[in-house]
Amino acid sequence: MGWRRPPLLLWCLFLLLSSAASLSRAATRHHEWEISYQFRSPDCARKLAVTINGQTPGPTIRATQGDTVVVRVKNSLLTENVAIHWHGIRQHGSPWSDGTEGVTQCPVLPGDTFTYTFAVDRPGTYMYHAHYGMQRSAGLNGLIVVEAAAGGPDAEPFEYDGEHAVLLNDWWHASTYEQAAGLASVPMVWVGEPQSLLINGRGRFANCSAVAAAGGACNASLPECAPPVFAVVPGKTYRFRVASVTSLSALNFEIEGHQMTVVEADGHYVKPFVVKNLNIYSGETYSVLIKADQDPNRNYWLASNVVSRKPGTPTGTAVLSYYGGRSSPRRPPPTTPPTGPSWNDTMYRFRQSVATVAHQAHIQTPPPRADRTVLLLNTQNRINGAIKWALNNVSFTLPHTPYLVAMKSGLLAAFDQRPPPETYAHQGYDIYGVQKNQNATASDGLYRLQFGSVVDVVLQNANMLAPNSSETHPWHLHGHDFWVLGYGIGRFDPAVHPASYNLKDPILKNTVAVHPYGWTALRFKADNPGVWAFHCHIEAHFFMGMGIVFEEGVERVGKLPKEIMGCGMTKGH
Ligand SMILES: *[C@@H]1O[C@H](CO)[C@@H](O)[C@H](O)[C@H]1NC(C)=O
Ligand SMILES: *[C@@H]1O[C@H](CO)[C@@H](O)[C@H](O)[C@H]1NC(C)=O
Ligand SMILES: *[C@@H]1O[C@H](CO)[C@@H](O)[C@H](O)[C@H]1NC(C)=O
Ligand SMILES: *[C@@H]1O[C@H](CO)[C@@H](O)[C@H](O)[C@H]1NC(C)=O
Ligand SMILES: *[C@@H]1O[C@H](CO)[C@@H](O)[C@H](O)[C@H]1NC(C)=O
Ligand SMILES: *[C@@H]1O[C@H](CO)[C@@H](O)[C@H](O)[C@H]1NC(C)=O
Ligand SMILES: [Cu+2]
Repeated sequence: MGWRRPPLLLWCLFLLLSSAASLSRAATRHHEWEISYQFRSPDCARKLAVTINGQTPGPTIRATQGDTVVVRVKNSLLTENVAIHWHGIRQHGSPWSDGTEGVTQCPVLPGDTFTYTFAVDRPGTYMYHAHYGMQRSAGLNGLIVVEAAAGGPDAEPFEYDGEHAVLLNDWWHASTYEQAAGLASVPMVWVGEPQSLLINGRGRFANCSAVAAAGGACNASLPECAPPVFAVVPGKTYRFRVASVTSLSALNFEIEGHQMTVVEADGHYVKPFVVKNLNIYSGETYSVLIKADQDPNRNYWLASNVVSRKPGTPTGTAVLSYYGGRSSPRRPPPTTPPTGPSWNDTMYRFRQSVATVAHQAHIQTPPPRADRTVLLLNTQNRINGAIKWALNNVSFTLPHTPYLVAMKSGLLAAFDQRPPPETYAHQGYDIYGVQKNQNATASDGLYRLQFGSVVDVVLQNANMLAPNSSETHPWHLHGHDFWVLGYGIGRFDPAVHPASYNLKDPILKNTVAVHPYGWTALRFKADNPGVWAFHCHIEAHFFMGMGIVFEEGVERVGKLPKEIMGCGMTKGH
């Protein structure tokens, strides 16, 4: 076999060199962030906002697949804790950097500094935002853009000449404290529809002049709230990375006069499909391609509109402008901004969800069957008169001691040791009716998953406390992506519907919509040691108990950094 030696040696040399090359490519991206309250006027009305280095939204984190991101966060909020979640980053080997207060860490106290360190192992469009109380609504959010490693297997299966980023948000003038206090009150004071919709942190409050006339701080001429302009070169193709960090709203996004080809969702390549309007739920990201092939001598609207809830907020707008065209970039387009599809056209949105499947060259086949199925009925309930959301009649509360700390330290008394229910009495349940007994219970118990097992979760939507009402809930899983196996409208039947699951080319995502009166079925592998939240991404709904927590392989988690500890119970007490 001596003849084999030279090629083998060469092969080893090649491997050595190529791994050295990829090692030298991987970079560590350091960021120093100071979190503080600042007066900002994103929609021309002045409000106290939580900012990063003075900015809201915060700076975009840019990295290349394989890099390590280090963010040193100093909390200068003076009287308020903070925690930051890196949404869509799976935190393999760094579960303490997930940034979920009460789950993976104690909050960062005023004056303290906390360093998040995590690997970005997959290209795509992600986001970050606060994960403490309802702090995300106060402005602490931003984008994470991870480029594919050049020539690697995850290179984009599409081409484009340039790119733009679009961060969508909704915005209230009330503080998150007022909102949280209202939600917890009896009777409840609902947050209501947002005052404005923001694009890249800019919007236009419709009643600015009325506020200013009444002596309030609103000035429609501030450069800070001028509509963002997205410039394109005629004939070129652009990738728009679109992300939604909304606190409440499901949005419909469009670029007037330009069709969009959907190519990425939550960091996974999509079998391309063309839309005029893109539905995007809180916590989701998409990339769409557009061709700059329209009349360059006028501008076009970028528009975001509320769907799924009856809109009480004007269209959020920005401007698309062609280089070299005769229209000045800042001139408003000659048309009225598009108002999007009917807000209550559920089937239209449902069809877009179903159309989102994996790109043919990037299919990751799901395991053929699950080891365990958790069927979760989503309902609105009451506990001691307060309005809550519950899963199988259990409304989630965060423990004071983070699960990760409690479980690694054997602090069994830190949270309810009884596991929450796996299912509900689905056969006799009328999802269209108002529950006769609306009382639920509260718990901070969690679901313990066998490490490496395959778990199905089916989310069943139902009627709320009011008759004939059911909302859309965007569910987000930390620490994993899940395969989206199926959607339906009506009551999920475990004896029937699994036969129709898409096991051929399901998309992997981290956030998915559960449509009104509908169900959504997911599958994931419990292969990431840690403790992971799974919750509705509507800020008010999670605050009202719409979430659960999974633990898997916590015994495999290495030594915890001291910095995540220091709240709740400690060892020896
Ligand atoms: C604007 O003011 C009018 C009159 O005060 C009020 O009816 C309307 O709801 C306000 N709109 C918003 C978006 O606050
Ligand atoms: C509104 O803002 C513009 C631009 O900064 C400024 O010139 C103007 O004086 C402001 N108006 C008021 C009433 O403060
Ligand atoms: C949708 O809402 C509009 C009012 O905003 C109403 O007129 C219409 O009947 C609704 N359609 C459906 C299908 O519920
Ligand atoms: C629900 O709970 C309240 C107390 O919060 C109680 O007064 C009421 O009787 C309960 N309802 C039912 C149907 O058990
Ligand atoms: C929730 O709890 C109430 C009170 O115990 C009960 O009447 C109701 O059937 C339960 N609902 C579900 C879906 O289990
Ligand atoms: C709810 O819808 C049903 C049929 O879909 C209708 O018969 C009933 O009147 C509606 N109730 C209310 C309160 O709108
Ligand atoms: Cu929800």
